[in-house]
Amino acid sequence: MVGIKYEDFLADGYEPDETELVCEFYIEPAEGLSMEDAAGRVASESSNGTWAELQVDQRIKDMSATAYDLDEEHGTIKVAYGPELFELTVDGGDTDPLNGTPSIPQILSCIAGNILGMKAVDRIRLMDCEWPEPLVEPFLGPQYGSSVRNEIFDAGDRPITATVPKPKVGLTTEQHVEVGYEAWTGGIDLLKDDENLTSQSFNRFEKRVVESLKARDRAEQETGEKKSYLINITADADTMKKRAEFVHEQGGEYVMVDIITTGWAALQTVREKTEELGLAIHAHRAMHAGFDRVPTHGVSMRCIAQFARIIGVDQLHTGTANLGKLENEDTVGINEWMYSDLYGKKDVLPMASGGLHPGLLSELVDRVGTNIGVQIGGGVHGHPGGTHDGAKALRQAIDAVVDGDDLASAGQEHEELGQALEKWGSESPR
Ligand code: CAP
Ligand code: MG
Repeated sequence: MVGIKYEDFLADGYEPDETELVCEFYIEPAEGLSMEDAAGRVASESSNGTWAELQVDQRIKDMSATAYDLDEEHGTIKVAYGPELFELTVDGGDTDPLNGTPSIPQILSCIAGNILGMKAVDRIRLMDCEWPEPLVEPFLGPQYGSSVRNEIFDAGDRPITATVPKPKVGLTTEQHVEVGYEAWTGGIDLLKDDENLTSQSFNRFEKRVVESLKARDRAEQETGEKKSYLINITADADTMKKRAEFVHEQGGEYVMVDIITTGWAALQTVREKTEELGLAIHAHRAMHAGFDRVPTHGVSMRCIAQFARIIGVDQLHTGTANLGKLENEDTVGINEWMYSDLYGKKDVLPMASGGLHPGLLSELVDRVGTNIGVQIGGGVHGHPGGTHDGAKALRQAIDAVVDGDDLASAGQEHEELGQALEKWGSESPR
């Protein structure tokens, strides 16, 4: 038997191997504790130690996480977690039928669990993760990723466009469908439910799906363009599975899931179902700011995007690079990670949204490029000419930016864009 205590979880100069999950944390040690004291406690509490010294088998001690690369100046540490700490099927191991794939919930119960509330740190934030292949490979990952732009749409090198009816909740099904038809025939690719619209009394889910997809079919005939609908199935996991099946039966191509409020386990369940049905997942991140807004505490949006991609969303809101109405964390860096190679898993299409209008699109594309989706609600439905003209203005702005034309001259050529620019200029709303 050997003893394990906090100091045993530290090894400066440690070099993790390719099977280990490496997490970078920002920490502020509590009064009277050094970076070493705090780092040892973080690695201990997030793997297999506790405050009291324990006598354990060497096998258990070998499983302990290791804190290293302590950077006092920047307040960061790294912690390496070996594969034994996670629910991986060991080669030739047991065949327990309930031994599933590794789950994001269980991984987070290690790396973003008790440690976020430890008294040993005044602040702690999970900043970034370096994922080992054995921990990523068992997950499905995205079914389409950014290829939706050309597999579902024929968008060429332009961003795909979406709009969400506003007011975000309150429209009857008939009013919602009418807004969708006006937006689709105005040139927008995707209608989107708002994050808190699911199946309220005035706009029930099933009727909205049936009537909206009928309107979509009419809009496709009228425009000759592919149109689709991000239908919010957010609910408990069983209901989401049934809603996804209904969307598929009705000929939809997407489901939308509020991934933070539904939770990672429910998202994994929905992802299994969408694999069976061939549906793309649009991930809304409402409530993410509860984890990532404070730069010194919680879980970064970068890590939230990593969990979402590993499970397998196809589109994910990642902000407007601070152009819109909401605080954003490193939209550009997060988008780059979402496009990066991850052991052959598909990428994820970033969705820029939140306080956008046509006058901001040139600057948006300068900041984040065109391999994105652009979602605009108020900036379409608040157009002086209403939804249809707002949709036309959005598409006119997108086409101008992709063609390298400046928006002002495009606004002279296209009346609807000109009206949007006259109303909102190129200012960011708050
Ligand atoms: C945007 C939106 C989206 C936010 C989400 C809203 O509407 O529908 O939910 O963009 O934020 O409800 O605010 P507007 P993020 O276009 O009218 O602003 O994309 O940062 O996750
Ligand atoms: Mg919304």
